[in-house]
Order: sequence, then structure tokens, then C-alpha cells
Amino acid sequence: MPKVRSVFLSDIHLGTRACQAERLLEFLREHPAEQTYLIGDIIDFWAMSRSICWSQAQNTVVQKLLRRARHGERVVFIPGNHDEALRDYCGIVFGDVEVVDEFVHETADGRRFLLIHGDQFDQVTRHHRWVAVLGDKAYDLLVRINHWLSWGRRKLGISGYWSLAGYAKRKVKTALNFIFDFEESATHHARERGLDGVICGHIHWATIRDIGGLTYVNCGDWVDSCTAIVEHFDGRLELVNWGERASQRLLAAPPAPIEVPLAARLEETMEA
Ligand SMILES: [Mn+2]
Repeated sequence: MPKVRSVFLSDIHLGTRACQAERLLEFLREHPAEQTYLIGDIIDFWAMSRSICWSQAQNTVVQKLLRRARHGERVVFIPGNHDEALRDYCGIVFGDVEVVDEFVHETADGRRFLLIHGDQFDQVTRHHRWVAVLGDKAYDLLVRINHWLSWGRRKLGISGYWSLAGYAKRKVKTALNFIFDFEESATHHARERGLDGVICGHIHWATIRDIGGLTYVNCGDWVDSCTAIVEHFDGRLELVNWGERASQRLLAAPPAPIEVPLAARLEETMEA
């Protein structure tokens, strides 16, 4: 029996060591849904072009998603910039998974949302790819440090999840105004289309908020914060912070070191 009407996920980054596949599996197990939307950067082809990390848990994530599609649940895949190779396949159905460039989802209470990854609204990735690469590099480093930090915190019995990358992002937010600009332009796009809001990903910053009468929703990510958006049967949208919930239960082994495949991205920038 579905527990929620819809599940919205983005930025899983399968194929990288940072991908928190085990936590995602837990989340999926506890959230059967009528429809599942995968809103971009699900598979990280950028990173995989250099070094591939494909764990058993990541394999299981793919199998679970395909299984959902096979068993009558609607699964829609909207490619992002890290899996942009799949944009060539928009309009095609793969093993019951629909691949589309963007999608309009109507909630149970009749609101219409544009589903799109969001790199289209990111002026940095669009026009200054090298800046995005530098940003990515710093971000990956923070995620890696945080991986060890949170393990240390668990070992010391400190409860709760504290994200270094999240902290740093909050700090630089005012300096760059990057997130603000992104949210504004995504919402603007939905408004122009006559919709009630937008559900996107890309910036790894989960939120549900009102922007000028429209609802701006971001799914977050599964490399750092472990967040998802769910739609309940009455149409209410909820941000699920699985990272916070799971950290209270997981007193696991030390994390494996993360190899950050930066060279691949740098190469790509040279070519761009
Ligand atoms: Mn992206």
C-alpha cells in the first residue's frame, strides 16, 4: 500500500562514493508511493567518466526504482546536468521509466507544479563553467571532511546531524546570493507558465517556501543532507530530512574514504 501519493528525489549522484545509497534505500522502503519523480543528477556521469564507485547499495537503489515502475507505480526521470547524456532520450520509456525533459505534476488539491532539474536557472553553470568546477571542488572537500566529522560525533555519542557543508553554504549564501537568484529565476519561470509552483533540485538546498505567491520547492540531495519531498494524499507537500532521522539510528562503521574525481570535471571544462 502506498504511504504517500508522490515522492520527489533529486541529486542522488549514483556512481560516486559520496552517494548515500544505504540511507536512500531506507527512505524508499518506508515511502512506497503512487508516483516517484527523479528530478535530475540521479546518475553522475561527470564523476563516472573519471572514476566509478558503484556499490551494491547503489545497485539496489536502481533495482528498487525499476521494480516500482514494473509494479505499476509511475516513475518519471527528468535528467539533470550530471546525467545530461540522458536528455537525448527524452520522450522514451525505459523499462517502464518515462524519461522527460520536464513535467507538470498536479497535486491532489489541484495545484500544478513544474518539475525540472534546475541547471537551466543556474547562471554560474550556464555561463562560467570553470567557476562551477571550483565550487564543486570546494563542496566535495567539505562533504568529505564532514563524512569523518559526523562519524567522530557519533563515536563520541553526540546526537543530531551537523553538516559542515551545510554550515559553509549558509555562510557563503549572503556573499554570493547564488541560492536566492536561483530560487527567484526558477519561480519566475513557473509563473510565466501559469503554474502554481516549481519542484527542482540542482543546488543541494532543500526547502519548501512561498516566493511571491508561488510555491518554490527543492528536493535537496543524497550526498550530504539526505532530503526528499513527499506529497501526502491531501496534496500537502512535506520536506523529509532523512539525514537527521537516520543519524540517530546509524552507529555504523567508519566511512570509507571518498575519492573525488575532479580531474574529469576539469577536463570537461577545458573542452567546454
Ligand atoms: Mn545539477
